[in-house]
Amino acid sequence: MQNEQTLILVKPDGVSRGLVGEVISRIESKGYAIDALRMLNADRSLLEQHYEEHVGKVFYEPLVEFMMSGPIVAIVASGNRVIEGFRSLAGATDPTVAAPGTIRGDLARDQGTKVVQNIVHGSDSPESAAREIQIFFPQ
Ligand code: DAT
Ligand code: MG
Repeated sequence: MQNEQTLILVKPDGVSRGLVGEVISRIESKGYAIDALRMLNADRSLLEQHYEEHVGKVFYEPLVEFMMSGPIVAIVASGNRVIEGFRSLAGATDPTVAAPGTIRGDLARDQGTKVVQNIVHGSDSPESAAREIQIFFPQ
């Protein structure tokens, strides 16, 4: 689908470390388009919707707390196979094993915190992308 869209978040660690431009640069350099972008301080109810699949997991509450700890940047990016393509750019969830060359592999490491801090979120399926875009860009 040429106009496939995905929801990308630059998490509080990425914003506080000044990596917003680096993340956007990697999205654009790969050839995807930026369709929408906003900076926000996410509140608990928004994050509970966004992370509903993780309710009950040990890292759920630390994850919500971490995502409320500072501003985040929400981005809608588009292009053929962008969902899969951005997941590839982001790298594995655990930044210690994320491949060098990926956002997480190059820019993050395990800090020993209860939740992994790994710079970015990217939707994992067309269904997740549609749901998550609606949460962050309701208009
Ligand atoms: P991803 O962000 O790669 O899609 P996920 O959806 O499984 O990973 O988890 C959401 C976030 O929660 C992830 O980016 C970091 C954190 N996380 C996931 N699994 C974890 C674990 N086992 N321990 C600590 N934090 C974890
Ligand atoms: Mg996920």
